[in-house]
Amino acid sequence: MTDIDRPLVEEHSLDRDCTTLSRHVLQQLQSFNAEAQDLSALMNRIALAAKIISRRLSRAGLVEGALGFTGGMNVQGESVKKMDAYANDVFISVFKQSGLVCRLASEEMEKPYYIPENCPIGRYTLIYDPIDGSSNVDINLNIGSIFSIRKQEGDDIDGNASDLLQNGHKQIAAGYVLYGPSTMLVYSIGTGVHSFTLDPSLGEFILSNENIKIPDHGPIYSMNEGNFWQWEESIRDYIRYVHRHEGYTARYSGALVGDFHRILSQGGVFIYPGTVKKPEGKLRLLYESAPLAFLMEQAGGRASTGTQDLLEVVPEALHTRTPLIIGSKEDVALVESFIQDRARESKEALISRS
Ligand code: AHM
Ligand code: MG
Repeated sequence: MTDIDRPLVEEHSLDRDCTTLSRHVLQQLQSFNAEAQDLSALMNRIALAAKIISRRLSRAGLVEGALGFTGGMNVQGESVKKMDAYANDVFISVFKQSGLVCRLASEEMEKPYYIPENCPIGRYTLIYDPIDGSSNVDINLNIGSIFSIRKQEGDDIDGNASDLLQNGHKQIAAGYVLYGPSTMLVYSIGTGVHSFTLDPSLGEFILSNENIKIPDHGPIYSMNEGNFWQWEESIRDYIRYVHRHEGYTARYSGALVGDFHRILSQGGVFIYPGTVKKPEGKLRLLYESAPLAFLMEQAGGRASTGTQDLLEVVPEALHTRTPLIIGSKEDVALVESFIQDRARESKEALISRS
């Protein structure tokens, strides 16, 4: 590098150091209008929640109330971890002060949580999974938070939030926070997918990767193969295929955000299909699958239930589950092809019997 080049390089790296999340949102929207300001403020609030959660996680073995279970059960009948409850409350208290959000809906709450003082002006709903992959908390492995923002439609007089029961294209922003060796926030507002890394010395999320694109094909398949006995034959066909072909490698952490992040970065496919015990799979549409599907499509990948584009699915209820196949275009299509083959075979068998 010559001395003449040096100031330019320094200027660029300084520029990078200064690209905070709220500034990035405004740059992406190329506007200072009310909606752009709202989105920037909303993302700023999510970043604050992420920093508070990250702070507690980083000292989890040392502070009270970070490890273990509360003793309670959530609406899905799952045991609630102390971090689930803590992180859920963090999002609520952070958004109480935002003025922008009238309602929050999460994995940990049976019904949406209303912030009446915000409702006259709060035009948005935050839907979130406060701690995703919480079985990893007690063993100090990666976990995440997933979020989605939708505009509130109508005045929701009945308090049933029925306007939330619409497809994933209604999301105006989505993303996740990955609590790993570093804390990352990955988001999209429909203008590509961008990642930020928390710089603890600044206490700020700083832009680390812009316009992330997933390869059309990748080597990784990510699924819980312990469920083999519970899967439909089509999913077993796919697994037999990857076991018998060179070029595939399995990775599964038990925390969707981490597994998704790896797929987004390196290509491949994450699959959580229906099982005997959970015919619709385990993952919830509104605050797990749909936000990640929004990101994946923005990154040039695909998300499917196996028979339908994930973003087209209209949930029946707040906590509806769907099977999830998400990742590189070609890898998602390969899994779908096994599902279609089996569906065709059973249709033909039915016709020949009649
Ligand atoms: P959670 O939000 O209650 O933690 O559950 C969701 C998690 C996902 O992060 C992960 O992909 C999946 O459950 C793992 O499930 P399993 O243990 O059945 O493989
Ligand atoms: Mg979850």
